[in-house]
Amino acid sequence: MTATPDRGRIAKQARVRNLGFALAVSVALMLVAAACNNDGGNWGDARFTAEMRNLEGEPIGSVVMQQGSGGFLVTVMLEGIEPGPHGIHIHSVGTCTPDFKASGGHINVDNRQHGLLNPAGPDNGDLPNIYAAADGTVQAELFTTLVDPDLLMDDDGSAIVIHENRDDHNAQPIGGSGGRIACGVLN
Ligand SMILES: [Cu+2]
Repeated sequence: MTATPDRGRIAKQARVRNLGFALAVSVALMLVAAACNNDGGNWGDARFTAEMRNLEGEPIGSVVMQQGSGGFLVTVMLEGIEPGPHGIHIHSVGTCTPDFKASGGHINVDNRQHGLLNPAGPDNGDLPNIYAAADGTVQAELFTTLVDPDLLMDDDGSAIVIHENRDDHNAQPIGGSGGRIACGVLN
């Protein structure tokens, strides 16, 4: 005799499969709930944008900082940047006028040295370098755990500054990254 499953058995298998699916869905929902209730700390949905301008005052794109469960995703979209690597940091004062130096030094609440690769660093404003393509555009996503919304939006705010050269992530005070070529206030 061939083993043909009867209708009852097929229906039972279907019920078992549905139960498995339901369990998988509820486990997934619990994981989402756990991620949203990260008691470890600083989960939030803060979002800040800096409209970037060059030394001529022309708009050249934006930097968006979006908070996740463990830090800020930093999305950089620029044009008109000299091709190659450039340091980018979060400076401690939210102004770019009368010139970009008005944005002060890096956010640095614990008085640490500059540099993601510096044993005595990093400061809170440190970020990985960005790289401009041959056509002068930058499309980058960075991530930082070194700041929180209160630091970014303290009494005098903060600003994103892009530098002329590569940040070596070690030398003081700014990793040899040179002059300031673009600036935007975080809002
Ligand atoms: Cu800087």
